[in-house]
Amino acid sequence: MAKRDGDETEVPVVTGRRDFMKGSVAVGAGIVGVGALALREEGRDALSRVFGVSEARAASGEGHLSNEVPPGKLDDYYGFWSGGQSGEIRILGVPSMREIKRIAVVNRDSATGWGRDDWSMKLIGGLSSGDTHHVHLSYTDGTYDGRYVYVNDKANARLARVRCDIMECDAIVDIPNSQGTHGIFPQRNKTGLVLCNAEFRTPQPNDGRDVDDPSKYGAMHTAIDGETMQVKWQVLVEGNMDLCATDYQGKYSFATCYNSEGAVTLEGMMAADRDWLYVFDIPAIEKAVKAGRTIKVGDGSVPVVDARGENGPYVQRIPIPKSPHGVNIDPTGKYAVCSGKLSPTVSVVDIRKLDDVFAGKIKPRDAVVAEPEVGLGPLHTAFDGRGNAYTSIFIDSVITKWNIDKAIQAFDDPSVDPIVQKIDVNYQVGHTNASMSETREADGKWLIALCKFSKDRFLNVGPLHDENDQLIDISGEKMRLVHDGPAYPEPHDCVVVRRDIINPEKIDPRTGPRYAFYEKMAKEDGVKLFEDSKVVRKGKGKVRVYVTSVAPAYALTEFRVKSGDEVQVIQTNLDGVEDLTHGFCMTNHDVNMVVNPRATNSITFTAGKPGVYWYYCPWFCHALHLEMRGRMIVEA
Ligand code: RUQ
Ligand code: CUA
Repeated sequence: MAKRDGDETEVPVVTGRRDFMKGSVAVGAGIVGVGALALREEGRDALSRVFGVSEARAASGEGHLSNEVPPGKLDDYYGFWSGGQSGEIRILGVPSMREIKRIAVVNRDSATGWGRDDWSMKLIGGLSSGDTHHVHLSYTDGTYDGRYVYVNDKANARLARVRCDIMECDAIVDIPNSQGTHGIFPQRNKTGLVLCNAEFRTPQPNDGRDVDDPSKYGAMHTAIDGETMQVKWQVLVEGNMDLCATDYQGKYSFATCYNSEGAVTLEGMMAADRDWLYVFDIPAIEKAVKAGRTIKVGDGSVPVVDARGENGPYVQRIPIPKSPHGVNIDPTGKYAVCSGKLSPTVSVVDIRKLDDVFAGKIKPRDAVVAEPEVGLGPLHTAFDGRGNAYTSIFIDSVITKWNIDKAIQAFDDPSVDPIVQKIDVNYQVGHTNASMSETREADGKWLIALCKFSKDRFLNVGPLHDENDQLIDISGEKMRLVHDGPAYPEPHDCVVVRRDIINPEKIDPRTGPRYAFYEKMAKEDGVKLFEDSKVVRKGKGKVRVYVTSVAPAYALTEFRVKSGDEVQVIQTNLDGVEDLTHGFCMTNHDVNMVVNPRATNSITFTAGKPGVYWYYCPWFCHALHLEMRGRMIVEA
C-alpha cells in the first residue's frame, strides 16, 4: 500500500516512548488482537515529537482558514459541548475555542446556585450529579432552528432540554424502564421526537424478577416529544443500544448495538463477529401504539412496542462488524455510517434501501453499500458537505478523511482507494464533529477532535489531566491541526452551529415554568415582585423574604427570623442593564444564587443559631459592590 500523507506506519521506530501509551495500546491491541500496534504508535509519536504541529502545517501547503479571533471580535460559530460527568453543557466560540459559558444542567453549580435554588432543585429532583454525553439542537427542515438544545444524562436515565433564548435548562424528564440512556437524536424534519437509547440491558420490568437470567433482559428505544418533553412511547429490543441517529425525513431512527450477544461480561459482548444497526420504522411504531398493539412494562404509564427477537415491521437489524459504536447520517441524508470500533471498518448503510429491507425484498445486510478500512478503533464520523467523511480512530489516534463515493466504488473494486488523508490527533480521539455537519448545511470549515487523553500537551497540573479538544481546518484538501483546547473532564460530544442561527435574549424575558413558579408564590402572598420587599410569615416556622435589588443595594438591609425557621428568599433584580447581574449569598448557610437583570430567583434554607448573619451580593456589580449587603438577625 502506498504511504499516505499523515500515515506514519512506515517511519522507523524510535525508542524513549512514554510508558502510558504502551499500557494503553497494549489494552487496545489486546482487544482487537493486533500485536504490532505498539510499534506503530512508537514511530508516530517520535515523529510528531520532532515535528510537532508544524508537521501538519507543512503537509498542507495550501490556502487555509485562520482560527485567530482578535480581541473585540466575535467567533463565527457557537460550539455546544456536553460536559460529561460535570453534568453541564458548555458553549465555546469556534474557531477561537474560547469557553464562553457553562450551563449547569444536571449538576449543582456554586456560581449560579443551579441545583440549589428552589426551582432548579425541584427540576433536577434533588440529585447533584449526572453525566451529559450527547448534545443536539432542535431541527426544522433538516437544519438547526435555534430553539432548543437536548442532552442526555447517562447516569440517571434522563433527557434535559436547554432553551436557546436564555441558555437555561427548562425541562428534565426521567426515562422509564431504562438505565444508561446514552445515544440521543432529535428528528430532523421538524422539532418532533427526540429518540433516546438505553445502553444497558435490564430485566423488564426491573423489579427483582429475572435478575439471574440475562437472556430475558432488554433495552428501550424511547421517543420523547421535543416540544412537551413528554415520553410518548418505547420500543423494547433484546440487544443493547449505543449511539442514536435519525434520518432527514422523520421516518427512521437508528441505534448501534454492540451486544447482540446479550452478554453481561466483556468477553461475552465481544464474541460475535457482527452485531447490529437497529433501524426503527417510526410511522409503523406509532401506528401500533395508536392501535394499542403494545405491552405494559413497569408502571405502564408509557406504551411499549415489543420488538424483541426477529426482524419485523417495527425494527430491522442490519449486521455490522464488530461491536459498532457511532452512527452518523451524511448531509445528503442518503447514508448512515456505522463505526466498527473493534473492526477497522466503517459500514455505509444506504438509507434509500431500507424500505426494501422492511418490505422483505432485500436482506438487511444488502443495505450495506460500502465498508472501507479506516483504522483501528473507529468511533464517530463527521462530514464536510463535499462528499467526504471524517472518522475518529481511537486506537490509532488519528482522524481519517475518506470519500464516500469512492468507498462505495471500492466495495466492488478493491483497486479504488477511498482514503484521502489521516492526521494525528493527541491523543485517543473519541467524538469528532464538524461545523454544521449534522445538518443539510454542512459547510466543511472546522472539525473538532475530542481527544480523551491530553498527556503532555499542556502544563503538568497533577494526576488529573484535562481532555484535549483539537481544532482542525478541513476547508482544504488536506486537514490541518491548528489548536489544542484543554477541556475539564469530560466533554463527550459537541456540535458546531453557525452563529446567525442562535439569537439569545440579553435580558430575561421571564417566561416558562420558572416564572409561573414565582408568580404563583407572589400572588399567594399578595406581593408584587417588582415593587415589594417584605417579610411574610407563613405560619409557624416558615418565612418568605421578598427583596428587590438595584445596584448597589438590596431594598431590605435587614430582616428578622427565628432560629430554626425555614427561610425562603425571593429576590427580583430591578436593574435592566445588560450584564448587571446581582445575587444573594447568606454567609455560613450554604446559600448562594444568581439573579440576572430583570430576573427573579429564590432559595430556601434553615436559619442557624441566634445571632447576626450578613448576606451579600456575590456578583461584582458596582464600585460599591462590597457594600451591597444586609443583616439577617436570628432570634432565639
Ligand atoms: S460515546 S466516544 Cu458517550 Cu458519544 Cu462515543
Ligand atoms: Cu450586586 Cu454585587
